[in-house]
Amino acid sequence: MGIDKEFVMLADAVIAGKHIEAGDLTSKLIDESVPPGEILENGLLPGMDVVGKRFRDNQIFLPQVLISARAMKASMKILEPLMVGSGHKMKGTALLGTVKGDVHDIGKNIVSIMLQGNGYTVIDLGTDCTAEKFLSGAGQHHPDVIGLSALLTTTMVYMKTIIDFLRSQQVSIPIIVGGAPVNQKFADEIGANGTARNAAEAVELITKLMSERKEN
Ligand code: B1M
Repeated sequence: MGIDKEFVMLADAVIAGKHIEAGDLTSKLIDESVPPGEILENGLLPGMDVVGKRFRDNQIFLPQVLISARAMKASMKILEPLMVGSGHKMKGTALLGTVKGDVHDIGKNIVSIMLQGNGYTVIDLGTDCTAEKFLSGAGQHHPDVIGLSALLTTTMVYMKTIIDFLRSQQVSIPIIVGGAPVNQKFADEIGANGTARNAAEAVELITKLMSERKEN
């Protein structure tokens, strides 16, 4: 069977919420030496894209979205150790979290995996994170960058609260924001140091911000 057909089958497994099948197909693609990044880009993300569109158009409802998310996570669990790699010198530490009121974590987890795969240490605060939680994480782990994720138009506004709070507490390291509803204009308005549309861009942005900090 061709790889393209297997990508379609994986996307279909995510859409149908078949987590065992998604895991098995992922393992099969890995056995066939398909790079984990390609499995993500060509199988999992297109599947989740369809889920999002059907959810938006009221063709499916929350329970179906949840089982699709579970299928995506089953696959990500297999891909994660392969994408993260090990043994090389870490470039810096990123503190990540999804903001208060928001439980979407798939995108943030992909950003985390890509950062780790590119030599960063990631401290993941999880979801539904308050400004205080980011402050305490920053105090405890001394990150080089903080990353806020939000998927809802109702929760993205809390990013400004977090940034204002952290700045008022003398946290001066770069803070970046991301998630489907976030754009550059919004990032500028709330005083973020940047935004990224996807995980690969997030790695590029953080690398750029870190090199700028070293120069200063
Ligand atoms: Co939700 N949901 N959801 N949902 N959900 C969306 C976001 C929505 C767009 C669906 C829709 O209507 N089409 C819509 C938001 C509408 C809006 O605000 N404008 C929505 C809604 C309304 C809701 C609820 C309110 C539904 C309800 O209860 N009535 C509810 C809210 C719960 C809450 O958070 N309080 C809800 C719940 C859920 C589930 C729990 C069922 C589940 C989440 C499971 C989980 O994450 N563990 C879920 C899902 C899965 C989705 C969709 C279908 C998929 C999201 C996803 O994982 N995408 C989503 C529709 C969509 O986005 N197409 C939808 C795949 C992921 C890889 O992409 O997260 O965008 P994304 O991440 C990307 C980039 O955005 C970027 O890089 C990532 C990788 O490339 N990125 C960053 C993300 N974070 C970044 C941080 C960075 C940089 C880049 O720097 C720090």
